[in-house]
Amino acid sequence: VKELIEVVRGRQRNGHRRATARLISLVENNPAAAREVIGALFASTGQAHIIGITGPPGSGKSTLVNEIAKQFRQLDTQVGIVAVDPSSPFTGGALLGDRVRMRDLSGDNGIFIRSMASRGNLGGLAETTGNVIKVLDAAGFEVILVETVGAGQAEVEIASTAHTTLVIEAPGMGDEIQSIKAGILEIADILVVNKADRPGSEKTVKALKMMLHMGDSSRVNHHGRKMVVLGQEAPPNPKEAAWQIPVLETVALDGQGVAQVVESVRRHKEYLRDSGEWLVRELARSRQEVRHLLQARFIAELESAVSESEREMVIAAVAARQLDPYSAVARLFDQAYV
Ligand SMILES: Nc1nc2c(ncn2[C@@H]2O[C@H](COP(=O)(O)OP(=O)(O)OP(=O)(O)O)[C@@H](O)[C@H]2O)c(=O)[nH]1
Ligand SMILES: [Mg+2]
Repeated sequence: VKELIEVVRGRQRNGHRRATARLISLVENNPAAAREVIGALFASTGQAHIIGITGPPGSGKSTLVNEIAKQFRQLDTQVGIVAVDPSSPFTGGALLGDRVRMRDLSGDNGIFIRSMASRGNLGGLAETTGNVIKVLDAAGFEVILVETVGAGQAEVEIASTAHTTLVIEAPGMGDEIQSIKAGILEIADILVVNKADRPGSEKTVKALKMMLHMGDSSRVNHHGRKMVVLGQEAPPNPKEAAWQIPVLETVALDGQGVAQVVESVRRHKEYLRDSGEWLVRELARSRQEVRHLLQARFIAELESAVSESEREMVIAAVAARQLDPYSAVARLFDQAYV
């Protein structure tokens, strides 16, 4: 592991890719190794601009990610891509499909693509994805694009821990905007209506703009959430001018509008840096991460201290209404820590 980390951090040409791939496999598959790898790499992270791309299934996220990556490559930026696939019970072809769609980029050493299956990774998905991103960051990938389908809590969480979050919509999916239901619009820094070649694109753009205006302009992005500052004309800190969420149209199939998306992404990074929001988000992310690991650690400790049969007995008592859930937790907690 030490050798691999040296190669990855040293960023030499020889073996860099293979070492990166091996470290990623380690953090994905082996919790003990993950701890060692992240412990050794962490000081080298924090350089990358992490960009979340989320939105309803089939809105064109992968196609757009592909195009965005190509544009960054033209600027000679090293790009990492992490695709977190939806765990569909019907098709096993999601991974392959994404690889095929991203084929333009294979063979370019300035790009690294990793698909992650959310299946069998439940609960730990956010943690594992975060670790894969850290490996890519330490390996010198300057922009990391993280595609998630806006479906589950974990996926939304992953997208919201990015520095910049793009929410991708497509027109003609009924009159409703799908992400409203899923609640993923709230995390958007940039809105993209893809498939602008299809009818109804303008209508979708209008609907999105209207929704943005409903929240009014005295709104600042805070911890990835819109914060409405009531009764205040100007933002509290003049340096922290509110970010205006752009609504952009693209045709990812032929690259139309993608340059504007990349431009907005770069402007958003500047905004984050200039306003101090970058640090705010880093802090929010670190808080969330430490909290999650603490929770996992507490539960693991408890489960090793109290046998499964004992835990099941307490749970059965709750089901039989002999014990209320709060008392059950108190009892398990006491057994573990007293
Ligand atoms: N007409 C049109 N089709 C597009 C456009 N962008 C993507 N598509 C097509 O839409 C389909 C879905 O594209 P993907 O990029 O796989 O969408 P996705 O959001 O990544 O899908 P999931 O990862 O399965 O949620 C593919 O058949 C694409 O070729 C576009 O701008 N216009
Ligand atoms: Mg996709």
